Amino acid sequence: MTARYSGKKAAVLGAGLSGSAAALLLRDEAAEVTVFDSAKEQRLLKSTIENLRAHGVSVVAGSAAERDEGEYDLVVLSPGIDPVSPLASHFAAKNAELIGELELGWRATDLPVVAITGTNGKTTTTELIAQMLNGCGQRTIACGNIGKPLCEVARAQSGLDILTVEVSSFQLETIREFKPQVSIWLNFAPDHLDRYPSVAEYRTAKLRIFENQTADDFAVVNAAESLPPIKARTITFSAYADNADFRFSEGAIVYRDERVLRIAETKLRGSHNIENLMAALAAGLARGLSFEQMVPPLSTYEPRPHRCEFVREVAGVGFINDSKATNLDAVEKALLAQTKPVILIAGGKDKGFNFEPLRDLVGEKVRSVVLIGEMADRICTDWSGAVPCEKAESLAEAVDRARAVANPGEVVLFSPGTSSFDMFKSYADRGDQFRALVQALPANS
Ligand code: UMA
Repeated sequence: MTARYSGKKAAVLGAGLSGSAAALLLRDEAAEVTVFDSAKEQRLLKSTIENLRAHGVSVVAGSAAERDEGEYDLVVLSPGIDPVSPLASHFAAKNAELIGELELGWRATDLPVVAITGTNGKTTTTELIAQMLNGCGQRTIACGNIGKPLCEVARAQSGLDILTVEVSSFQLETIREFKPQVSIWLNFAPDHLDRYPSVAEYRTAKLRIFENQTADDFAVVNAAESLPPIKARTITFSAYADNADFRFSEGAIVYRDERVLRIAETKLRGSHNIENLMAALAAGLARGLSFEQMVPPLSTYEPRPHRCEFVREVAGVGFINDSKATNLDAVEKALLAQTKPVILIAGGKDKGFNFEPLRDLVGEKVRSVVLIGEMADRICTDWSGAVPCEKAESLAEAVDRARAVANPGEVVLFSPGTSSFDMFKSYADRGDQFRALVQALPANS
C-alpha cells in the first residue's frame, strides 16, 4: 500500500462501519485521523469507539462535531450521511479534498473490481458473483454496501484476485477515480426519495458507476434500460426482450444461441432472479470464464433470508417473508413471482413516494391487504377501490389479521414496499420478527 496519506490530516465523517474502516485504513497509512459523528457518544457503538482510539484515532461526537474548527487535507464521508446535512456541509466548506469511503478504498487497492448497482437485486447478484468467481478459482470477497466496507477489505487484501463490490447510489455520489473493470447495472426504479430531490438525481448518482470506465472495461446492462453512451464494452441481458446478449427462452438462460443454464437447476425463482443470474454469467464472461465453469457454483447458490423467503405453511396457507422489499419495484417483483392469490402485508416508513403505481397489479394479484406503519393511511388511499385494505397497529396484529383472512391455497406475503425504521431497527429485524410470529402460529389455527 502506498503511504499516500502519510502525515496528512484527515477528517472522517460517521463512526459506523464505513467511517471506522476508512479511519483505520488512513491510520495504516500514517495519517492523523479524527472521526466526527453527529450522534452523542453514548449512542455510538462503544466497541467501535474504543477500537478507533486504541489505534490512535481521535473521535468527536455530538454537536461539537459540527462546530469543529480544524483544517484538513482530506475529508471522507460515510455513505449514509447526506452531503447537504449540517455535518457534511460544515466540512465541505473547509476547502479539503472530499471523497467517500468507496473512493478511499478504491485508491488503496490494486485489485480489479466487479461493481454491482441497481435498485433491487444488488446483494443477491453480488453474492452470486462472489460464489461463482471463487468456484472458478478467481479468489474474491463480496463487499461494499452488502455490509463489509471496501476500506476494510482493501486494508486486509491478502490472497485475493478480484473484489466483488455492491455499490449504492450514496457511495457513488462521492467517487472520483473509482473505475470498475466490470460495472453491472441491474435495473432502476424510484427509491431513496427521502435523500434525493427527485428520481433524476438518484439515477444520476447511480450512473456514475460507468464514469471512469474505458474501452478496456465491461459494462453489463439490463437491455430494458435506456442509458446514456457508455465507453466500456457492453454486454446486455433481459428476461423479457429477445434482442439482448443474454435472454430467457423455454426455462433456460440463452447466450446468443447457446442454452447456458436451466433455471430449474438453480435454487432461485422469479424473473428478477433470472436477470440476476444473467448479470452474474455476463460478469464471468467478461472475466474470461466458460459457462461450464460458471454453472455449477451458480446452481448451488442459496438466496439470503428476507427475499421472498418461504417461512412456513399453516393450514394450507403459505407465509412468505419479503422484508427486504423496501421500494415499490421490489413489491412488484414479489407479486409477479406469486402464482396463488395473495394476502399482502405492507407499509412502513414514509420515504417520499406513493403506492399508486402498484394499484393495478395489486388489484389483479392481491385479495386483501393489511397495512402497518407510518404509510398505512396513505397506502389505503392509494389503493382504495382496488382491493380491501385494513390497518393493524403492530406486525403481530397484522400477521393475525392476515391469517384470519387467508384461505387454504392462498399465500400471506409480507412485502412492505418501504423502509422499516418507523417500527424496527432494520429490514432484517422486521423480517426476523415476521418469521418468529409466523413460526409461533398454531399449526391448525
Ligand atoms: N451520521 C452522522 N451525521 C448524519 C448522519 C449520520 O454523523 O447526518 C452518523 C451516524 O450517527 C452513524 C454513522 O453516521 O454513526 C452511520 O454511517 P452510515 O449511515 O454511512 O452507516 P455505515 O454503518 O457506515 O453503513 C454504510 C451503509 N449505510 C448506508 O448507506 C445508509 C451500509 O449500507 C453499508 O453496508 C456499510 O456502509 C458498508 O459499506 C446499508 C444500507 O442501508 C446496508 N444501504 C442503502 C441501501 O442498501 O438501500 C444504500
